[in-house]
Amino acid sequence: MTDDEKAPEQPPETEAESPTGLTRRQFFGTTASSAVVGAGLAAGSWPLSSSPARAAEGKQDAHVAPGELDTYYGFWSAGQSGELRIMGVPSMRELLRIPVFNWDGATGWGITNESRKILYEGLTPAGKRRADKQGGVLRNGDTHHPHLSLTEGSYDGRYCFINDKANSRVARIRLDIMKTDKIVQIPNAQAVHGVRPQKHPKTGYLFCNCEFMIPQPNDGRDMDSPDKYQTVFAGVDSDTMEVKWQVLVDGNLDNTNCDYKGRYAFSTCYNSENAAHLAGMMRKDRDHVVVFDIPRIEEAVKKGRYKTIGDSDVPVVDGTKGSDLTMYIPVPKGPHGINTTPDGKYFVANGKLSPTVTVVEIDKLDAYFRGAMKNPREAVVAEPELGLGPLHTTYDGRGNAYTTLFIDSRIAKWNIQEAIEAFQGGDTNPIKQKLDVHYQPGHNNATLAETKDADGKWLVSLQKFSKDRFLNVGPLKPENDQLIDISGDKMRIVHDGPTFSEPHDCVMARADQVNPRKIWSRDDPWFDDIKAQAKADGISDLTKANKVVRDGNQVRVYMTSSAPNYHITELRVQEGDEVTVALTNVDNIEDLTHGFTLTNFDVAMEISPQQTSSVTFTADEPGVHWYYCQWFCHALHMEMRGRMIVEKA
Ligand code: CUK
Ligand code: CUA
Repeated sequence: MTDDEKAPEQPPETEAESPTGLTRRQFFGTTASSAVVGAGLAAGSWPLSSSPARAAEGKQDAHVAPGELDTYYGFWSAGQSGELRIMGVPSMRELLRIPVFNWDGATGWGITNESRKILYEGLTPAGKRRADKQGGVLRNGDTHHPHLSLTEGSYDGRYCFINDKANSRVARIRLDIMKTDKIVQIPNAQAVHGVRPQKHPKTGYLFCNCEFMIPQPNDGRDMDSPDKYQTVFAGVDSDTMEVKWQVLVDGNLDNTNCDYKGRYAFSTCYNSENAAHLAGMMRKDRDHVVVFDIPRIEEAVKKGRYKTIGDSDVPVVDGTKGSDLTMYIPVPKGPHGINTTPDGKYFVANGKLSPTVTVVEIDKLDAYFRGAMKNPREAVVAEPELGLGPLHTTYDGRGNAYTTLFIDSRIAKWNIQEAIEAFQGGDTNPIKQKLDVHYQPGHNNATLAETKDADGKWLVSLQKFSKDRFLNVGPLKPENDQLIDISGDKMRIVHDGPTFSEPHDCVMARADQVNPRKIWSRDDPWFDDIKAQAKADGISDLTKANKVVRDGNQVRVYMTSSAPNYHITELRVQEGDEVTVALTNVDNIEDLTHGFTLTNFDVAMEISPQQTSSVTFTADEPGVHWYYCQWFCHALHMEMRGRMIVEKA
């Protein structure tokens, strides 16, 4: 039987005309409200939501009228752009971009002293050497996996974490101010891919998968012996963003997840062959999931059962096959995503090169670690065949799972309990529906599905290809993020959203779970460094200071601004001075952001209400240099500027 035969009958999902005489795209485009959707369906013979014989589609209204607010915050990675994006759901409106591993001219990320410290201080010695060669920063990042901090399995609104595959880093974003505040580069690693915050009792650890295997240490040894390459699983303390320990494993590490009890983390491996080339990585029919026993790893570190590698002092324990710290569960072939069910009972590893997903019962893992289970496959409770290229699975909190099928360009909805029954020999077909998506989905995620509060309202499917779905913008096309109503028995696509390269993954939290400040607090630790410097210069309150301090050839300018004025408009320095400008926005009106751009100096920064930002540069060109406010803040915004006069040495 083909997968199509197994799937229940579906409504037409191609661009063909529907009985209403509209193409599907036009149809959804003209039926923004649920009332019209109902009427439109009733007008034709398209499989009807009102037909008693058929499962009903959800009827949620995705339209968020002008002036109305979304009900969910979405946190979208931005792939090769290196940033994090905040979206409103269900409107799919992009609300904010948060620079993380990238350089950003709007906010001055990579330019201000505050951001440069964050971008630099967590680098490994090798990372610092590279940054030093190029002005103190690494310039690009590749974000894949944004995840929010949790307390007892629910979002707690503190942090978002995100990986950088390109330069092997992970970052923490403070959700109260929506700024990146810590970045750490993982030693002994290349390509940090899967990351996942501990769910219980609270985050806790941030678990990090280092994807590529390398010689350990990577100092010139073993270069031509890929069979000796190894990689590590890392536990990062999310409070300090320090790497606490690493676990050496067999095979590579792709995606990771954890349980709701604080004991296990688990990661997929697609290269159990230790191959350095594609054909070799595909050789075996089974790769594995490796399960990490976190308390035992901590115990091993405590007891000194570890080594260190190269110039890193991070304790590294041995979790290769035969270790009592890990368990290797064989799963078919090249597994990719790994997703814990919201009830905490199972995780699902997605087959990618196998049409199956593997369901593992988490409570059964205890038996293995107790020594009561010999064959790790005994923890597998289902392995349904869903279609071609299963990559990631998400959940509705009602017992159903939704798996992206990359090659089929579909999402399969299936019932977990029925899949378990079928695995035990029952004749139930767990597949409830397959829905065409456009095209080639990677991750999907449903609202709150990574928490125990999964509410089964909306599903976002992130497509890698948009092809013909939008106006052609040339060879580089947007991705296509589709919003799907999963509140009914049947999935229904309600929105196509183009996105710039390349959101791999997103998570959604209820609006009330995220509570950012409206303006900065002057007590924010963000200002600690500049406050300390100001204090040394005799300034106790930056909101009152307009003062120039000379210290040898260092000049520190403390300045305030309020619309539409800088309170220093003429700044005299000598050629060759190292100038630091610390600018405080004393406006305390919501949304009244100013900025500081020094023309022809490649200097720009944001100062939002009650924020201080600082930047340091060399006044190396004599002459008149205008600085201006680059955020339109007032009717006299164009006039909000001043002169830096650099006198010839
Ligand atoms: S990976 Cu991109 S589609 Cu980096 Cu999460 Cu699966
Ligand atoms: Cu201040 Cu524009």
